[in-house]
Formats: sequence, structure tokens, C-alpha cells
Amino acid sequence: MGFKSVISFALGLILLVLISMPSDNLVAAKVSRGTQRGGAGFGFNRTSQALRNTTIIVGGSEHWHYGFDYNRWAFQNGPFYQNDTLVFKYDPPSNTTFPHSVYLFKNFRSFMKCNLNQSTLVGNVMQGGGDGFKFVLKERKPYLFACGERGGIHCNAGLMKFFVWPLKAPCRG
Ligand SMILES: [Cu+2]
Repeated sequence: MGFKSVISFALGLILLVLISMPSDNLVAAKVSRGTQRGGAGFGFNRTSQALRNTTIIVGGSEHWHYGFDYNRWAFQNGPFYQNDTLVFKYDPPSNTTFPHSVYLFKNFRSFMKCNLNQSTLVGNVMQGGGDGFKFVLKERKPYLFACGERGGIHCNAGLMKFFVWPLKAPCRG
């Protein structure tokens, strides 16, 4: 065997080992990179214990307010999993607080345009107080969220919109 064929034989072996590794191991390797939640990254920073029924405060310490980039937040804190609970925290309207709410769009077109015409109100202006408005991601489908106040201005100019597409929970039992 020449030098080249030894090298390619070794490479072949490494490939074989990688291919034959159960994919669960690869997932576990990614998941175990850290345990903190809410920082930057792509969401592989949860222990497998915490993968089920996780409660996530939308916006983290920013809560649900005008002018915070929630799409970016969702991207940085995803992926989300089926049966995760999102918590929207916003104070009921007062002399000093603008009202906020939570709507679900029916499609991406409306989401892009912040067109609330066919959207569904899921959390009204009062429901974000106290422990916040809780929404369970029951299905593996895109959820297109927005604040519906001021005829879409909070959604458009206020950046109060994001979408999540929950994944199948990787850990059961
Ligand atoms: Cu709002």
C-alpha cells in the first residue's frame, strides 16, 4: 500500500465511524454544549432534561414591548420544541403604559405585511400582566406572532413580531 492509499484508507475509516454513530449521539453532543438559556446561539444550549415542556419568556428580560427585535430574538433562542410554553409579559394599559397584545397570523404573507385582517387575537391587552400570557406550542407548525396594537404599527415599526416552528421534542419520558 502506498502512502496515498494509506491516507485514503484512514479517511474512509473515519467516515465509516462518523456515519455509523447514532444520530442521537450527535444531537446529545450539540445539546450538552451548555446549559444556559436565553443567551446568544442557536438554541442547542439546553440540557436534555430541560428539553420537555420548557417555559420561555418572549424577549427574555426585555419582555413584550415596542422596539425590540423579536424575530432576531426568536432566531437566537430557537429552536423551540412542541409543548414548549411561550410567556408574553406586558403590563395592562395605564397612563404610562401603551397597550400590547398577542395575535396569530394565518399565513406568512400577512406576517410579512403585518396585515392583521385575518389574524386571531390570542392574548388581549390585559392578559400580559402578572405571570404573563402563556401560550403552549401544541403543534409542529409555524406560529406567526405579533402585537396587534395601533393597526399593525407595533408589528411593523415596533418589530413586535416573530415566528416559531416547533420541532419534535428530542427527549421523551
Ligand atoms: Cu404592542
